[in-house]
Amino acid sequence: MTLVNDPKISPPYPTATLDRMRPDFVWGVSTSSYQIEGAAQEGGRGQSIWDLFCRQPGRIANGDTGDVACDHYHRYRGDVALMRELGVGAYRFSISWPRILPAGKGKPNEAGIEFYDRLVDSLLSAGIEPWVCLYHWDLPQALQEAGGWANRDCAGWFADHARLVASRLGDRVKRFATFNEPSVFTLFGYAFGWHPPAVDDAASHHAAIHHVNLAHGMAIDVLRDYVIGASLGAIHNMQPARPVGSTPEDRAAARMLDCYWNRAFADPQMLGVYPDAIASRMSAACRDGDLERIHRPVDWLGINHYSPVYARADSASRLGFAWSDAPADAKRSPIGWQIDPDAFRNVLLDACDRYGLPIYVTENGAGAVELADASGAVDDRERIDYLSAYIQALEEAVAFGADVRGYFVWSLLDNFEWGAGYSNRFGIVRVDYATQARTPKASARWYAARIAAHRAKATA
Ligand code: GCO
Repeated sequence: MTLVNDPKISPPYPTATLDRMRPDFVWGVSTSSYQIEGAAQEGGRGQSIWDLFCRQPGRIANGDTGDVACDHYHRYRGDVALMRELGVGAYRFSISWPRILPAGKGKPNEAGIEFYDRLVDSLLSAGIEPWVCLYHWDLPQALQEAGGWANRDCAGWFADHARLVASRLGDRVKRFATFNEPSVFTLFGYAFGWHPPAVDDAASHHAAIHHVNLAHGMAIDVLRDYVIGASLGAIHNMQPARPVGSTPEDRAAARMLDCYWNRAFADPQMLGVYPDAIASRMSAACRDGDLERIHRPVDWLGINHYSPVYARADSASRLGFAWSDAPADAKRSPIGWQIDPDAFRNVLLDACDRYGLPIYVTENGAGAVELADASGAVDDRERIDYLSAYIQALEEAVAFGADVRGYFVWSLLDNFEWGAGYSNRFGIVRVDYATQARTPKASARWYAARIAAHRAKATA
């Protein structure tokens, strides 16, 4: 079954109740290194591809960069205290590869490793489980200059990065994800030009897809070797790929988007095969034995989900589709993303059927261009409505048998939202970027209450 959303397969689902979730359901918050750490030129950190991309005129709204971001590098103790107040059980964050390996490989940067050491110890002291993602898009610039993901050697460099992290943090960190949303950073970086390296080249795009998959498999083997009791996964953005029109060409375009968006990584990593529609395009980069190196056993599937994605037919497209906006009548969030919790429920059910692994929702949340009052308070009721509807949809999926074991809100803090810079805010905690003051929004209080209510039922 593909993830193309077909309305007729959405029967009336029962309204689940809180007690359908497992007693040990994991409630968390998510962030990523480039989006919150700041200290971009501090503590021995090397440059990432995003440091340079942000400096290319016109790439980022308002010319924003991650140079300071939320200054989490200096303020992490206060942020951990915020998480403790929320009552979250887990914190998903990513390791800045250029912070621990400034040249991407070779000599480690001890100051960078010490930052993550302190962060992990602070989390454990607060009773919060660290979930570490090894790659959330900030490739060391030095490796990009050596070909980046279009170079097969990058898979080995990533495995060495994984080995350093595992050897230094693996005594305390057991939950590891290899990549965050590989379909997004490869499509946006090698086809659409929206992310670095901002090329549109078929050979580089398909080589990058394959080398990231290879890197995933190699890193899984390293983590298994170095981390006793490791619980490993990968984080995929999974969203129904829908045709914006109703022609057979539009539906064919949606199926191609489904391949590149939902299946080009999840299928080889968890099923050992590329989707038929793109397998021939991977042949130039794929060597004998590669699919076995990629298809390594993982313990869970991380799903990031926001809203359906849309395609339209475009005979000139090398991909077999053109990216399209949602239909004009779609219900939308304040930043224009479609709101469709039924789609989320169907994605969870489809992924459970297709991959047969425990699922953790590793990102879900709503962006807004929201203003605070004089005290910094934000009464973000639209975000509460979004989170409530999507957690309800998660419960419906569980009621129908989906093995969903956790939910992480994106995001703990307002942060650097890639091309949108700081203009879009996804945090349940507001950040005043001028003062770096943190102010929990109404949604933070709602989320804390939701977690407490579940825990009360689970222990009743
Ligand atoms: C993604 C990334 C996050 C984004 C968030 C809001 O899914 O694009 O994992 O870094 O900031 O999803 O777009």
